[in-house]
Amino acid sequence: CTVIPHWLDKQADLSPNDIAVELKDGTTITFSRLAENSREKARKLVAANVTKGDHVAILSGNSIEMMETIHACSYLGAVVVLLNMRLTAYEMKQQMQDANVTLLIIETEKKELTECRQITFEQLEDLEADREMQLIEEINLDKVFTMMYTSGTSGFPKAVQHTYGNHWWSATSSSLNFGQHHDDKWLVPLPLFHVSGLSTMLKGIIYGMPIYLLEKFDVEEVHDAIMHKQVTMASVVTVMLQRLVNYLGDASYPEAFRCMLLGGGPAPETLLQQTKEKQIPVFQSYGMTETASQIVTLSPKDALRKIGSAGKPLFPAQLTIRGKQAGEVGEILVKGPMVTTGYFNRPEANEQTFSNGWLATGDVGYLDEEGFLYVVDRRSDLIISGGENVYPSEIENVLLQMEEIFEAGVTGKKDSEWGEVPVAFVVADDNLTTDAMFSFLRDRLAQYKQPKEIYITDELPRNAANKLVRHALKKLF
Ligand code: S0N
Ligand code: AMP
Ligand code: MG
Ligand code: MG
Ligand code: MG
Repeated sequence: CTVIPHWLDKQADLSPNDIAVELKDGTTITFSRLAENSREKARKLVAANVTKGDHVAILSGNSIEMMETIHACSYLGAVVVLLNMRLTAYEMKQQMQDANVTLLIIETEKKELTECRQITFEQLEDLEADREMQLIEEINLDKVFTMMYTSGTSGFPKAVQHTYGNHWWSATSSSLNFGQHHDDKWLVPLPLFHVSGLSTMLKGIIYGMPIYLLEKFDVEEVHDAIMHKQVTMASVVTVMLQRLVNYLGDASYPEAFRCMLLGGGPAPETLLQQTKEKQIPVFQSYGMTETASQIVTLSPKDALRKIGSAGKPLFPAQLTIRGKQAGEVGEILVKGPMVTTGYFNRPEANEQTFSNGWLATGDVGYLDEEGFLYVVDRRSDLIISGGENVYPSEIENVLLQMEEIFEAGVTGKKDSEWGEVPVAFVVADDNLTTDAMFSFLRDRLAQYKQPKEIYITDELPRNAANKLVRHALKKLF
């Protein structure tokens, strides 16, 4: 195993008075302060009975407190389970149970979640810090630091485990591509509960670079940060970039703004053309929760020549198309030290997904003669709505929990705002109304997973083996 000094302590030593985080109201915190506060929170977590190896869930919007709490867990060797704020209480409970969570740390108390021991940030502050506790000083790169859920073909979300090493290599591989400029400041409008936001926060700590952290995405605030707050880099998903482009109008971003990292899903060519016209330095990327953020990135220098490509695998990641030559379409396999070591408690899924260190992404694409990746189709009917993943089988399973629903099929429909949204087809009892179905789903599925339309039909398209053919549903719109 490889051991390194705790990265936050290390940075606090190297750059004690440098700014680690800046907020829109002008609040800043230095690396030494961030480390101190995180260590203090770790000592308070001891009083909340958190010990090494515990699984601690965190449910919060982006904040310095959330960052400190995440690191507090690392000083105790506890694993952080990050919960998506958009989920229903029902979905959160399922995830916390599945992840063996023993404590939930939360921004504001949530009555619907009382099954799990809960503590708010404020209550944590009121606890007596344990001065005896020996906090962790060295990070073992093989140990799991964070877990976050990503849905799967089976219809139930799986927790992707990220080791410290996965995060370390994700940060360093990105740096080997972008380089580091002394004046870099990276804007984070993405949630810290997704690896998109989390990985950027960790880059800040590992590089000694300030991040400009937004509580949540807001087009005006992002625009303002790029125009007036000396932000040089920003990470966004497609829907955010589209809103920004519309907002920008005829203006242009300052010269110093050098990277708009676009990830989390496909981008329409018309949007990429618009960003070219406006000279926005978009770096398209391909990545997934399992790869701890981007694993393939396209530089602006190649952007026009390779429009539609996600770029080349970062150093030292590897990518291949299973059993195919250049130009041939097949399944994308990736390998590298930033790739997850596996899903938590899912031996079967791990068996299916990993082989000789290669992760089978389920995504479909090809490499051109120069080794540039083109993603042509997504894994297993995955729908991406505004950068959030929606798995048809997960929605179908919930619909089928209604006794009056006999069959259910879900597919994605193009949507001008979100890219794609889920739409459902059901075979149901005559007495069941779609209103009743929508209200059944309301408590069980996050808003973004709820079908925007539900159609009642006599039968669903099936193949000879009686298996649902989801893409054939698209013809039924
Ligand atoms: C796009 C966001 C910000 C939209 O949210 P917004 O506008 O703030 O909405 P709200 O005001 O909260 O709600 C208004 C209504 O809209 C519904 N809604 C919200 N989001 C969605 C959605 N995604 N799809 C459909 N509907 C949505 C609300 O429910 C509400 O409805 P009503 O009014 O009916 O109540 C937000 O969705 C967002 O933050 N999306 C991005 C999430 C994200 O980070 N995804 C990336 C995940 N992938 C990864 O982490 C791996 C790739 C990666 O690492 C990466 C990704 C991007 C960039 C860089 C990287 C990297 O490699 O570093
Ligand atoms: P998530 O784990 O939520 O980040 O989802 C990752 C999935 O988003 C990948 O498995 C792909 O299906 C999709 N995706 C990511 N980047 C791209 C891209 N550049 N083009 C098309 N799909 C993408
Ligand atoms: Mg909003
Ligand atoms: Mg996604
Ligand atoms: Mg049923």
